Amino acid sequence: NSNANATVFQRKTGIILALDVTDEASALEITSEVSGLIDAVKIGYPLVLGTGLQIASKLSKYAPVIADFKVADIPNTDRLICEHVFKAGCAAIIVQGFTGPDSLTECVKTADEFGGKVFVVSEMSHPGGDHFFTDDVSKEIAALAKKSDAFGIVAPATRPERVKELRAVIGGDLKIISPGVGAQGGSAADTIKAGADWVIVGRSIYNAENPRDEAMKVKVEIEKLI
Ligand code: FNU
Repeated sequence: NSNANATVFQRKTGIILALDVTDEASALEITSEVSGLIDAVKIGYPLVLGTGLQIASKLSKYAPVIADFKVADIPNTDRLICEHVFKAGCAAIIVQGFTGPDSLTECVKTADEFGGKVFVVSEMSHPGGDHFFTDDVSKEIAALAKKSDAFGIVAPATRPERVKELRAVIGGDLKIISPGVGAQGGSAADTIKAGADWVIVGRSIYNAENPRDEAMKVKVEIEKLI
């Protein structure tokens, strides 16, 4: 999955903003406030259903955009979804891995055509996230992500010990992005120490009185570790 776009995801601060506000004005305001403190902005259904996919190109002026659609379909449908996402200016897409090798390969192949990246969810961060994503299953998904040439995996900041185990499965080639810092109780420093490349932070930044101060706190917390 190496391509001309390989330099898009540069780790400077180690922070990805999860932008789950639902209106364009807030989305652009918050992102411009924290720009320079984040390495990417992650958008998903809340913002895209609220504003439309064209928000991606507007946000990409501030930082590379990751589309968190947790794509989980047959290869043909996956390809159609990925094409829309990359044509809209996103730099990466988050997909589910439990769909199996053919679906995952189709996502990576389509992303490659656009110079884009694929992150595969290996285990989810919420309390119920290890119910079906058991230790063995999430390790198998992480291994499949590596085999499919994905750019990275999504692993839970709420369970740093799992981040560490999943890092051992994928080795050093794939990236790990970790949601669950702040509002879900995870620690940015512990997550980076466990082997994540980036922490994904949403509510604790975008709901803060001063999002820039909050992003700065996370930056300071992890800057000695990266
Ligand atoms: P915050 N997210 C998550 N856990 O939280 N994509 C996962 O396992 C996963 C995700 C997303 O809690 C979630 O949808 F695979 O407000 C939200 O956009 O900091 C963000 O990560 C966490 O937001």
